[in-house]
Formats: sequence, structure tokens, C-alpha cells
Amino acid sequence: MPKDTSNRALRVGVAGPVGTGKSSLIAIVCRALAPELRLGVITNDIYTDEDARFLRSAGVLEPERIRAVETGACPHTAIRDDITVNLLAVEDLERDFAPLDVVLIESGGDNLTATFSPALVDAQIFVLDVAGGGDVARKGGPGIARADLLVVNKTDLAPYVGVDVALMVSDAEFAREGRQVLALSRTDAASIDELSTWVRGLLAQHRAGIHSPQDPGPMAPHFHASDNGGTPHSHDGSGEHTHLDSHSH
Ligand SMILES: Nc1nc2c(ncn2[C@@H]2O[C@H](COP(=O)(O)OP(=O)(O)O)[C@@H](O)[C@H]2O)c(=O)[nH]1
Ligand SMILES: [Mg+2]
Repeated sequence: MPKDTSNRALRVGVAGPVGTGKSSLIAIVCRALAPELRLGVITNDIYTDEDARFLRSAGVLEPERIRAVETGACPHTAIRDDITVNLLAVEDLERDFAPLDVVLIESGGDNLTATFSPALVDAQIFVLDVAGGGDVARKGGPGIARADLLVVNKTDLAPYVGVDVALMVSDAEFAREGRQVLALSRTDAASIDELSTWVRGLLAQHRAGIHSPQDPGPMAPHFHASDNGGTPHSHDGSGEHTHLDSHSH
């Protein structure tokens, strides 16, 4: 039987490539919902606490409620395979500010394939932006296809980058077999209302014990160079994390 988690905060992951607007989306949600909900934020920065500092300086939440986890060269590992540091950070935050309603967790965001482990978050938002190109949504991947919500962000920029937002959204809906897609811009109040409504609805389901975490699926196998330019390491599709070099994170 699944564990009843309805008595703790709803944990929402925010994933997606670098620069698509994950920190900005978290700031938007905090600004919109802080008056009615008790919120906390965990960021997963690669080397710095820049995302946490950005969010603190946005002034949308008490600075103490925003904490950074530094993940080293492998941000997706810390949200997917080896979630201990994140889980401890979430549990500490929930204990220090009990009771919290929602904790938002921003991934370090490195590529299209990173998704959160369902052991870390109850639901996840995957963020794309129009500047990444209108065809990104069609390329799929576990986050795009199966996150609880797909956001197509920065729609205000669409005319400048030659992207048809309606087409990008319908391509995404097709890739997601009907799962929800939200076109968002920080300049579009109606889209911000839609996002807030989605979070409220999810929280209501969580509290009622009728929301269960979905696993968008493991990372696709891939290689990437390590931080020091040394030997690449790999992840395979089983969730196993194989380092061919000896550094640890
Ligand atoms: N035009 C526009 N820019 C945005 C929007 N949301 C975020 N940005 C900008 O996109 C850049 C990256 O945003 P950030 O939240 O740091 O992305 P992250 O790396 O995914 O956390 C920043 O310069 C933001 O100001 C938006 O709705 N419209
Ligand atoms: Mg960020």
C-alpha cells in the first residue's frame, strides 16, 4: 500500500533545461500563493547558490525559507538516483517551518532528460521556453512526455523568435497524450492565474490523499564530460549511476 503522505507538505519538482525560466516560475508561484499558503523552496545549483540568491532577492518569500543544495557536476543525479541530500534538505525545511503547505524543488537543469525521482517529489513541472525553438516539444523525452505539467514559458518572446505558441502547445499535447500543457509568461496575468490554479488543485488532491506520484521514467542513457575535463562518466537507463572516473559527488 502506498505511504500516506497527505499530512506533510506537497513536494513539487521543477525541471527543464538551463535558462528556460525555472527560478522565475518558482518566483511567480511564490508571489501568487504566499498570501494564502505556507511555502518553502529548495534549489539545486551546480556550483553556486545563485538560484537561491535570485529567489531571495526577488523578495517573494522569507529568505530563510529558500535553501540551496549544491550538487556538483551532476545535478540530475541528485534529483533522480542519489536523492539523500535533497530529501534531508526538504525534511529539514519542513521541520524548521512546520507546517508547510508546498515545497518547490528546482533541479539544476542540464538537459531534456532529467526528471525527479518519485521518492523525492509528489509531482513535477517540466519547463520549456519558446526561445529553445518550437520543435523542442515534439522531441519528447520523459519530462516532456510525462511530467504532471508541461510549461511552455516566455510566450511574450514568441513573435521575436518566430515560434507559433498554439502549434508548440498542440505538438506538446500530442507528445503528452493529452496531459496538461500551460503556455506561460510572466507578463501574462491570466497564465499566472492558470498556474496558481493548477498548484491549488494539486494541493487539494494531495491533502485528500488521492494524488499519487508518477514516475516520468529514468534518464535516457547518455555520456557527458566531467567537470575537470577528465574521463566521461555514464548513466544507464536502469537508474544505475556509473562513474568511469573516480570523483565523487
Ligand atoms: N521574456 C521573458 N523572459 C523570462 C521569462 N521568464 C524568465 N525569463 C528570463 O529567462 C532567463 C532565465 O530565467 P531563469 O528563471 O533564471 O531560468 P532557469 O535557469 O531555468 O532557472 C532570465 O533572464 C529571466 O529573466 C518570461 O516569462 N519572459
Ligand atoms: Mg534557475
